[in-house]
Amino acid sequence: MRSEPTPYPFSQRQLPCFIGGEFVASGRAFENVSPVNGAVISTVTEADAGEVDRAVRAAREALRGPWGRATTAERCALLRKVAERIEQRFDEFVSAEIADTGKTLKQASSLDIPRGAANFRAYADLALARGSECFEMGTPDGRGALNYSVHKPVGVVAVIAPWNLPFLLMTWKVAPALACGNTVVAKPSEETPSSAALLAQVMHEVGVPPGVFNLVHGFGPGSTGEALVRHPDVNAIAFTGESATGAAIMKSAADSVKALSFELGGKNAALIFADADFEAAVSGTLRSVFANTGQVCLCSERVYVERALFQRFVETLASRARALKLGGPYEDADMGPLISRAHRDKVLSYYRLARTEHGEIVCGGGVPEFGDERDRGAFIEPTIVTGLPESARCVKEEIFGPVCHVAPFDAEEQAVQLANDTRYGLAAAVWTSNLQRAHRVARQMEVGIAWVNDWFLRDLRTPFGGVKLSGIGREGGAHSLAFFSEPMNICVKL
Ligand code: NAD
Ligand code: 6OH
Repeated sequence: MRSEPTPYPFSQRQLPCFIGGEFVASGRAFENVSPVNGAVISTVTEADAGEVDRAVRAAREALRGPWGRATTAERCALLRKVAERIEQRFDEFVSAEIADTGKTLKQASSLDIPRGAANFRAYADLALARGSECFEMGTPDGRGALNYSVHKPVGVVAVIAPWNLPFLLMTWKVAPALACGNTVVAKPSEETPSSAALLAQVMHEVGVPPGVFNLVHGFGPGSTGEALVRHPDVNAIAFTGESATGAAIMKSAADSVKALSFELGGKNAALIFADADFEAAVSGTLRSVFANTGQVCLCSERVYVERALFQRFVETLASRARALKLGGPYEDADMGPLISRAHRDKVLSYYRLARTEHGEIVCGGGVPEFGDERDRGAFIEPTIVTGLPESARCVKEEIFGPVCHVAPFDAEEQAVQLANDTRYGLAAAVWTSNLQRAHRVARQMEVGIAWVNDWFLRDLRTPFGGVKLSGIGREGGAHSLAFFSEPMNICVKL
């Protein structure tokens, strides 16, 4: 199918791709459906292998143009304009993110969209402040030599993002990739194309040269995503998503030996010691289990509580969970729906499994009934389970919903052992008022990120990523700049 240019501006109800500075639509399209009530939000162009190829070629071409010759300061000035323009169009970004995900207005306007703008500013600052290495060396003739490194772009970068924090996670990779002088072909999740479509408009409006940022919509296997990660002229892939998808992408990328940065799944533990500030531990854990309807890779799905506190903690957490108000994004609710009916079926299968595995459902376990159009959405109850053996699938597998298993522990060493007994290794939360223990326990967590007495508190300069099945490499601060650059050494004989 030939793709046709779409005049700009266009309605958010028909989303084209953005290739070589042009908005293009083809006959292949899919429907984007609201998880709040099942209504069709928009029709989205699905890029086929030919369109992905055009996007990659446009990105390669752009490296040879003005973008390739721009200084870091010029690139970073443009990224700051991107941030400003996102802020000028803030309400549209919030509406787009909410329409696709059903997440609360409170969260989209305090986390998702501000972090998108902040990502561009942070990497503009970081790239500009980056220095390079220099080593003086002796030579037999006594005149010496000077080694210094320069940072070059890696080339054409594929950015593949998931649906849970769509704008935050896409910009988390696009911003450093561009700051380092690369060009990008980005593919948002098929569930959440809308904020990425606005980002393409912003790139166009602030004058990012054609081909520097390209956007292709579509699915993963057998579709846009697979065509992109297989493309021989893509140099690097920055991917966030499920561990199994990461494995599939790794295979696809192997033939052309692409650089990979993977932020994958988690089965994160929270450890609550009896000496913790009780109120802070309960409210922090409520947030770490149920934020974004449990759809944050960092969410705690396994909560271990020191036995002296166990009963009281479970009862208090459950009473708070029961009080969470479910509803649509504009209803001042605490929790929105899951991303889709299909994902709800998956999460509900774990709720059923928890019962078969002889767990006790302390609260939730089902689907709420509203008696209105929301019954056609993907809402689900916040759920707390106790009593499962550690070998249970509900304790081992990532569920990615508003659910946790809470189990008691008797000693610090046992808590550490339980937390680490998983194939994942993304994040952990440790709640204690004992500073020595806080550091000792946090240090032993086999994860990339541990929080003490908090959760999801982010400084964008810090390393971010996971070990084991949770990922490859680190992003954040200097780590992102390192992944998105090729250091080159120049040795000058004096
Ligand atoms: P997903 O893996 O299903 O999809 C992510 C993206 O990959 C989508 O854009 C999808 O279209 C694409 N994709 C799927 N198969 C592909 C293939 N074979 N080739 C190329 N692209 C392909 O993940 P999701 O369901 O969108 O997101 C939820 C998952 O993401 C959870 O497992 C969660 O833990 C993880 N996640 C991890 C982090 C982190 O920082 N570690 C952050 C957010 C989400
Ligand atoms: C996963 O769902 C959340 C990831 C968060 C980040 O990557 C971040 O930079 O805060």
